[in-house]
Amino acid sequence: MIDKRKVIPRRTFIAGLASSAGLTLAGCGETEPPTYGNLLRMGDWVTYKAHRLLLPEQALAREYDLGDISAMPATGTVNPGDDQQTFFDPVHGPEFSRVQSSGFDDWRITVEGSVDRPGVFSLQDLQKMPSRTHITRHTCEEGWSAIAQWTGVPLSTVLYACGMQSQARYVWFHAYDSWIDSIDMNDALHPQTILAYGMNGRQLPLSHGAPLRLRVERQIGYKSMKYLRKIVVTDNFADGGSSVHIDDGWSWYNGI
Ligand SMILES: Nc1nc2c(c(=O)[nH]1)N[C@H]1C(S)=C(S)[C@@H](COP(=O)(O)O)O[C@H]1N2
Ligand SMILES: [Mo]
Repeated sequence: MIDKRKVIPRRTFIAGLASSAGLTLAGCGETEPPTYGNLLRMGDWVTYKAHRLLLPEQALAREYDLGDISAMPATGTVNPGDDQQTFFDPVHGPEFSRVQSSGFDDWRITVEGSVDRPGVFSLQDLQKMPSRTHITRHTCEEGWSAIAQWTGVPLSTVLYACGMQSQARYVWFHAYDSWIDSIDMNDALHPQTILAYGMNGRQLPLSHGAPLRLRVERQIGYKSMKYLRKIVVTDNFADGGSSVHIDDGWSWYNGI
């Protein structure tokens, strides 16, 4: 026979789970994990906490040798200026075609939000900054992986150059297609997180995100956004909803 007193009504259980998560959060004082205020999204929170507990903040993703470089398919958008692409953006797609036709001479990226000195950078500006090159494995959520060499400027260098404010906790990226997504400060300041303009010793090809893409090596493939146009630093978390494919079941946090 079931002891009635031991049966916790489902609703009470859920409320308790949510509030104990809230308590843990309040107590830990570090970067707030994504809960979306939605129980179905608690899996993200568990992944986030487990990953942050298991890996030291600055642990490096494995780096490979030149001989390990493999073929890498281009996926998702392969040309943001092409209106037949799934993620074509009617405003920024044509703008991309325009800057592409100047050989990206007219291309600029803006850095704004919680920074003392909002910045506008050309490709040459970024290429003059100290660069980092590494060979890493890209893992796509669709089940393939590939090894490539990436060259670019550490995101931290650009953020500090713009006087990033100390309360800032997230960095948002806007692309020339309809992609917008964010990462937390641990990933943003990670030494392997770079704004990449080179791939396998050459200029970044169009299909892989030219002229500038993000490489965030401790996250799954879709966090490495291609075709960057704007970076926004903020102290508020928002999951980005459908713009970051939450509706398709893609979690905001996806450490690997
Ligand atoms: N702007 C933008 N960034 C993007 C995508 C995209 O479609 N648009 N696809 C993502 C996904 S799912 C993966 S796996 C990688 C693919 O990078 P690649 O085309 O260089 O292989 O880019 C990511 N960044
Ligand atoms: Mo992907």
